[in-house]
Amino acid sequence: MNKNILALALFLATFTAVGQSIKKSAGNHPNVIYIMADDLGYGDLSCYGATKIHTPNMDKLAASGIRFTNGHCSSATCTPSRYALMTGEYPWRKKGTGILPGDAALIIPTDRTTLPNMFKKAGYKTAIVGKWHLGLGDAVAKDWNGEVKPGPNEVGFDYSFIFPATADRVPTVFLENHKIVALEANDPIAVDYTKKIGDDPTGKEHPELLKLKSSPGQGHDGTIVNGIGRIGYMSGGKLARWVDEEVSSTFLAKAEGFMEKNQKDPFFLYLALTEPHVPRMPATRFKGKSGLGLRGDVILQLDWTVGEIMKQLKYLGLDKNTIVIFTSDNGPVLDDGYEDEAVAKLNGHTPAGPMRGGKYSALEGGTRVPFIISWPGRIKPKVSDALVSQIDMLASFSAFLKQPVPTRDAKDSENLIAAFLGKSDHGRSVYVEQGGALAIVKDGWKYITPNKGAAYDKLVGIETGNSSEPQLYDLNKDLGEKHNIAAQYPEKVKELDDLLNRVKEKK
Ligand code: NG6
Ligand code: CA
Repeated sequence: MNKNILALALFLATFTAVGQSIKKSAGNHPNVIYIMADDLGYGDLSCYGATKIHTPNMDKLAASGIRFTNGHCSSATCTPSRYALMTGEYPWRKKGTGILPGDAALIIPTDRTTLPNMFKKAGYKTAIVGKWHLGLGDAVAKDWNGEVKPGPNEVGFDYSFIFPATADRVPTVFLENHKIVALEANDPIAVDYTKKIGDDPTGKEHPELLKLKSSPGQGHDGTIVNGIGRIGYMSGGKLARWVDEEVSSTFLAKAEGFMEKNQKDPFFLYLALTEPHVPRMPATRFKGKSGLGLRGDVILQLDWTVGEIMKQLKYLGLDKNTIVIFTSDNGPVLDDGYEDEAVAKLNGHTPAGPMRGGKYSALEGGTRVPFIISWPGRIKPKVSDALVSQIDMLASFSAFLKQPVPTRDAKDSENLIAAFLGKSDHGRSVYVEQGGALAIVKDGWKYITPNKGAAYDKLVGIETGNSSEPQLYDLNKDLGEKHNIAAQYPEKVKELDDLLNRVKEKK
């Protein structure tokens, strides 16, 4: 080897070694796993006070990190909350961010900063495994049989293994990086949300074929897949259709595979699990295990899954170098479309904990959800009352990773990294919650704007928080929102109403 080559070889060796040590240095670029449960309530975990159900893996996670008591999603339903997580913007600023059908077009802009593309810019390998529900392709009309895009890969994920919308909406298939998994060329898939297509029986015509009956008045009577009526209609793709009992273990396997493959690089994994959203149909070994019906059973499955993720981290030697965040996309619901005995077998369990409302609601039960962050060795275990939101992930991690975000992007996201890492107990002072109505919280005062909708949603059995009168609650004294004190504090109502208008006008 001549001298120059030797020098070059030495230089490269040192450079690579330094590169790797930077990559692996726990402080600068820890892995981040963001686990989003679907419709899990504040009171659904034993670490948040549940006594009728035991979630040992979640409890262990909470005991090893920060358990937030005032952690929020942006909205009381799925699509808008996930939109906020991805973009750092309040979803109600943009039309078309409500619950999407399974054939919707992508609603996340592809030319803006997103949570995953920010991580990617910082040198992370990024993946989503699980529920997407933010639309796919450029239009509703699309060919599901070729490359389905734009989608998660176009907004910042290097790898995606998803289902398009919800477990109760067609198409009931997985997509891996643009393509439907196990789709055969001679059995193309078509999807329609306006009329029946193909020869598959529907729940409406053939309720006798259902293993899980649809709740009266709640739809879910379209194409039957795996003995369950869905919202919408599909034809073809017989081999590609999922079996509900396998969805969770499929996501787990894909997540574990991604972690293993990328163990040498920093990675960001958005693991969007589907429990305890309807249809609740866990792996057979979990059925009947909780004593609370299928809803309790899928919560046990969720807890087990989180435990497996933690085991995989340990096995790969990444447990000390990985931040794990666990939360939920909206508050809880019992009867959300299927007769799965969630109400009958509740046994005194309180899914929303001490709060009023739940999914779909502007009351605290709508957006205040379990929120846990662990980073063993770096975060001291504690309980934090700081007001934090999923919408703040983008600004917080971009500050942490020193990836500036252009001012036009992520405009509602606040840098709360000190609170997220337990160095401060200060969170937001102002936050807007979205149920049917908008509500604004400032320093513990909560104002719910007057709204014409029904105060009680009879179908799902949830108080919506709607009232034609202004509502004001002092959350520090009245977390259960039992005493509307708007009439006593008109000036407070006005202050918060003005503040909300200013937030709305923010450019
Ligand atoms: C509702 C569905 C509900 C659920 C929800 C989406 C009816 C009557 N109800 O429209 O079953 O699918 O949409 O849930 O169709 S979310 O968690 O994805 O927002
Ligand atoms: Ca949800």
